[in-house]
Amino acid sequence: MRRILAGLAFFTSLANAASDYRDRLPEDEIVYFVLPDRFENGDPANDRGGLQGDRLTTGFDPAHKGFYHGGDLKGLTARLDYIQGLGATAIWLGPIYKNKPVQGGPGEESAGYHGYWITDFTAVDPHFGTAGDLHAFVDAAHKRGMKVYLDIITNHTADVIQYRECVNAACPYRSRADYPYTRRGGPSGPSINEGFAGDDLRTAQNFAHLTDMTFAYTPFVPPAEANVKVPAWLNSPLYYHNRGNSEWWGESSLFGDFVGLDDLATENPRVVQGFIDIYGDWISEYRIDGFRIDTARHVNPEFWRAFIPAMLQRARAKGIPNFHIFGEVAAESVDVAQLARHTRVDKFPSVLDFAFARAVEETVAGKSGTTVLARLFQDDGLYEGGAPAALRLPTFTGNHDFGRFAWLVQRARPEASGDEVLQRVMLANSMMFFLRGVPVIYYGDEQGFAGHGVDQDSRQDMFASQVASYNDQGLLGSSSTTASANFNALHPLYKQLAGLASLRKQYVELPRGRQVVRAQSREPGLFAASRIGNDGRELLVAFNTSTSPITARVQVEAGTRGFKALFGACPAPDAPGSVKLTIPPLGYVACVESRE
Ligand SMILES: [Ca+2]
Ligand SMILES: [Ca+2]
Ligand SMILES: [Ca+2]
Repeated sequence: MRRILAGLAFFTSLANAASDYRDRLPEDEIVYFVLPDRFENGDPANDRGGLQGDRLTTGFDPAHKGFYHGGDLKGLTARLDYIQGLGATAIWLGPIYKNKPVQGGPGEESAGYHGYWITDFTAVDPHFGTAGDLHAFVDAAHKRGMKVYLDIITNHTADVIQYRECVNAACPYRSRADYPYTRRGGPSGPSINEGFAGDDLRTAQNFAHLTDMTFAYTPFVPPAEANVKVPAWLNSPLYYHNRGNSEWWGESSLFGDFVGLDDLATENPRVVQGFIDIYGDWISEYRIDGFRIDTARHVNPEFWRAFIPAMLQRARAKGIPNFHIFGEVAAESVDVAQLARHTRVDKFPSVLDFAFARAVEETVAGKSGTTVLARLFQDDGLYEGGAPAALRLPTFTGNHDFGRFAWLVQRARPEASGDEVLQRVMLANSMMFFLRGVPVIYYGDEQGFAGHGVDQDSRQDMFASQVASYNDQGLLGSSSTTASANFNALHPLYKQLAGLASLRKQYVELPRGRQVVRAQSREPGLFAASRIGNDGRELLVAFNTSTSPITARVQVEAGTRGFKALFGACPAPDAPGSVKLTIPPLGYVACVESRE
């Protein structure tokens, strides 16, 4: 009897395994990135986050692009059909932790609607709902076989700590050489922190000597905010760098405050353990499936080498074997070495592929030849784990910080017609889905949102918006604007992305196949690559970044005898190892080897 039961259990677990989302590898996902405040308002009662007063207190002003608009977790849960219909298998949720509602000097205020100004790292922001709402969202996603990735931050908290020397003024960065830890207010000041051997000696014993934080500035916490941070240890200036604002380079890139955001002393073992506990608990409590890590390049590698394995271990202990972690290393150019360094030195399992985004911007929005793409992929070997690891890099074409791809096209080509912009967006989408890496769709791109720029200008509402500078813009591929709700499953971009997603699920060569670059061009024109599966089946994709049709020969596997068209025209190779392709202007083709 026991043996029969055990056998049944084994059979059942096998049957479940096939459909269990937890068994999917990170490279098999299609990610949808959403800012909950801007997606859907499921509960108007929480729009002010339980606060009373005007927007400077509640943070709520649906007519201002820099304040809360009312979107929440209930709204997101109610729209899961829409997200799943697009083909997404995982949702990357913008940070949902409790934020300082409003920050900024007089006249410069804006709200924490984006989630990156955390005060309570243990609670859901009341503007987004309750812990129960988050449970309901995660459970509903899991029930559909979808994963949830949380966006996390360990570099900084909200801007709470101030410096006496520069209240309401800029606080320039004060370096460790000019303002050593062991003198108050500069090298000629009185001796403090005797026995502190510097932040390179990352032991509790050493940091016990760092008790006076007045070496560079005189930090203080305004009394009204003395206990605003949770867990409580975060309220002490002891656990911050207190050296003034980052200048985004050199030492200040690691030790400086992000425009006043309190920069954590991530060398201090208390801080390391504190964040292991904080984010480990989110894994345990919600059994989420991964983390996107904000501002990864502004935290020291030793922190990551302790934090990341601890998170993976916590996830494994919770029965989440394929927990994924990818860092945000915001790169300004096609700089694979910089990204790869964070996988080798910091040991990030993966990083957002900013180099891919920049390369697509240069070649599809801009006027560079497709050699830029070829070079990008040649550098895949630089990542820890080499080219196979590059299959897991989340790829994207635009985002909430540097703007949507449609806007990048409009900026690079102000003369381009709406149709041309739409075609270029579709071409970029096809590259994201057919080339190596995990596609990340930025919410609203599938509705033809473009925006007028970076940051707040690229964070439009999916529900009917009241922001004039959003609503003044026609959407690509539709006669709608953001003044009405846009959850249109018939939008040409939604349909294109859903089609691409379905090919990615149908042909394992796309998420997992080895990529071989087949053709490139020094001017805008042809780019082609084969994706080759474990069984040797070849899937050929080719793109035309020029505005003229291209007919060209592309090398393929010598054994490939014929192709089935997945998109566009796919003739059979007319000589072993060579096929003649024709690709329309700004078009693409996808062909899978037919073995009948
Ligand atoms: Ca709401
Ligand atoms: Ca930092
Ligand atoms: Ca501050």
